[in-house]
Amino acid sequence: MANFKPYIHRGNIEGVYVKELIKGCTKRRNNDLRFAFLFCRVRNERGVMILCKEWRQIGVNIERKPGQNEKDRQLEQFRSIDEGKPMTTNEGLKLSEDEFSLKAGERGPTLIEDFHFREKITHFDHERIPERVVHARGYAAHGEFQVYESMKPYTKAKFLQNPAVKTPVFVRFSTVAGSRGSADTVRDVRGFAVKFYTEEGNYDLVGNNIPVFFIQDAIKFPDLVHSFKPEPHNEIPQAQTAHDTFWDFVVNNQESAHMVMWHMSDRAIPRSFRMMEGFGVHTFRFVNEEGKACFVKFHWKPKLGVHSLVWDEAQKIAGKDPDFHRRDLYEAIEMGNYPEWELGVQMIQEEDEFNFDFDILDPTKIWPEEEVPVKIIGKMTLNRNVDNVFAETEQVAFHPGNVVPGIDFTNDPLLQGRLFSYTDTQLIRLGGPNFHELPINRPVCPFHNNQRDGYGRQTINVGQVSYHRNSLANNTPSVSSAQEGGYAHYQEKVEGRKVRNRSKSFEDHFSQAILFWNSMGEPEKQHIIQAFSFELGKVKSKSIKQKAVDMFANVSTNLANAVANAIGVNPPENAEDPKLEKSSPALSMLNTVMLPDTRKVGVILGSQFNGPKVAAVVKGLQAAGVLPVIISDKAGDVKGTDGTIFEATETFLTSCSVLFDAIYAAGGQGSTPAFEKNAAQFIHEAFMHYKAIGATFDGVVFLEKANLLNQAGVVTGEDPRQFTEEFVKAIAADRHWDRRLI
Ligand code: HDE
Repeated sequence: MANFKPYIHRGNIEGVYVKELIKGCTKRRNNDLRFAFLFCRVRNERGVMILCKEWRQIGVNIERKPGQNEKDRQLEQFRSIDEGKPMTTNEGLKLSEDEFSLKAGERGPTLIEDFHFREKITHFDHERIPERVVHARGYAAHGEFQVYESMKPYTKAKFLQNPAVKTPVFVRFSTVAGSRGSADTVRDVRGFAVKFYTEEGNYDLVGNNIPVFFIQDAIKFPDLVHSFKPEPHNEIPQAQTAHDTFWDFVVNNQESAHMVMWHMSDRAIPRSFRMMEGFGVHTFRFVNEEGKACFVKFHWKPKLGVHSLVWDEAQKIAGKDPDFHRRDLYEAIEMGNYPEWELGVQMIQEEDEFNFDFDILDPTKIWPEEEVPVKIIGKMTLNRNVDNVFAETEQVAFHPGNVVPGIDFTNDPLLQGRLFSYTDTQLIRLGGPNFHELPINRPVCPFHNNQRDGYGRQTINVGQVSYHRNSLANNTPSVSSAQEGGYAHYQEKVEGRKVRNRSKSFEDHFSQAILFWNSMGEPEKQHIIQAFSFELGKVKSKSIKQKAVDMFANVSTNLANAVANAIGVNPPENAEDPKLEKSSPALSMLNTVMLPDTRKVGVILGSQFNGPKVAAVVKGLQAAGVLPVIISDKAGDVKGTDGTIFEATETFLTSCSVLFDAIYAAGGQGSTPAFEKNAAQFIHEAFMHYKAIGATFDGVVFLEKANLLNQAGVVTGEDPRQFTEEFVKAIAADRHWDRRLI
């Protein structure tokens, strides 16, 4: 975990004397030297711990660092700092007045000659662009990628050759179904789209956090999307699949079975973007210098492990903090806790194409990691938030067809359709064919061709010639051979009749749905049953509910029976449990990496808390990489027995138990009955969500009263060091599923 401290301020910051920077970072505001963004824990001269999270004017000169990488340097030319500058029209005319329109007489009508009014309102009227038809709600950050070892034996892609090369990346995470203003924590697939700005042009790996898809052929995509979007007659529900049309699609398109199992699992309610896996989903090709190809699937593995929310928590967060995931990513990067993922590849040689009990081109199938190991080949770090969400995150245009030499496609019919769709959609969303010129989309290498004109063209192409073949410009721009870096498509032999149907090898829809179910641990299975019961419980059509239960009896009769019972339909008739015993431990989140790093702990603190000891615990938690947040009945200073002061940055009103990974009840001798009631509620909710709960000194009484002592993941103690050690372990363990709920 990085602790980024490019600019550490000691001295006066708006009247607060910063004595000690405990943890965090500061960032200059564009290249205006007078402002810095503080996101840090500092102690002021009175020993008060404060969390700074705002732009502060500072009295020192900060020099803007040169761009961190090629993409950052390129973006620099397009950045504009308006602060401190005179206001002008878009034509550069200085303005003398911006609050009153030009009128004929003080109480008279506005005049049409008021060019400033017209320009300002017209621009405002046109501020919105269409949101993405899917993946509308997203959040992005900049970073870089480095390969661990040369991949030369497999691919000639230049960005995968040299471990010393850092390739700039831009990554956008998204939900799929909801509109741009929907909540972050809905049950949904998450998009995981990465743009690599390589020296050979942009390479886009446009993936998801689930390794398979609902359908096998792109022509069905509009049907799938229409089924899960809000129903057209009443536009209900927003960002949910818990409704009739989605489940009607599922039961009538059984190829969705495997993906629906993932969608009903905890993978669809991630704890954080930083704790999600990413998958390229399709089978691609690597091609090496000698022209030899192999099949490849891409994986992103988060260094923090794969973790999820629980469903009740996810729903509550959607109301308490609809921006939960974007806030988490933004704050982690501002604090210098840069999220990291390792890139992994599974490779299958061409001669082994037909050696599996599934078709390796079928996007509803994984390649089980135990059969085809994931080779870890590099690391991606996200280390910079965007300057402007619209200009960067909204205008970025991904396309699975953006490839570089050494990476090629296969005949996966879902991928083939995507290769058409992504450019097409940008034309309407970004308003014309020149979206590649937008700063965020520009490659960092030069680009030249004979394409010209169109809405919003920015490049001024100099010269007389804009066609190929020509003699006036010596037949340039010229094409390059493969040896010179020109993209040469892999010469796969293709032969066949024109047909509209599905390959027989794509017809098994249940084996891997069963594999997924078999690979789940007991709590994961229970959550899947609950998710089906919730979703189908919201479906009104009894026949769709029944068909769904009958369909998933092909996966597990236990699952089908439990769901039938919960939603009031008949158990599946004569169903026998499928006879497949295979499992893949890599699919269970119970086997993931467990770390305390960047986990947020709500510290419930009342007045007259045990000063030195609570301070020791808070310090210990910070040292372990945990992020404590002080919560009290009112914001501001909370005073301990010995005069130690912590600043409560949250109150019982502004915050909520669901927003934390764990709760630490430190209490205080001066707690009022109202304080105790609120604290009990925080603790109870954390308990019901299987989170670690710690209590010391005056806080232990809350656990005693709630009868929560001696439960899994509940830690108490009087010795700060020992308590912190055990509490950190409980936080790292994430959820304590073996808890007896009361
Ligand atoms: Fe997409 N998808 N998709 N998709 N997709 C879009 O492109 C499409 C599919 C994915 O953050 C759209 O620019 C078709 C699979 C991500 O900007 C659109 C099919 C996977 C994003 C489109 C699929 C994805 C999109 C909408 C069926 C995982 C967000 C806006 C064959 C491998 C990218 C846009 C971002 C976005 C079409 C299926 C991932 C309409 C036709 C499978 C992460 O072009």
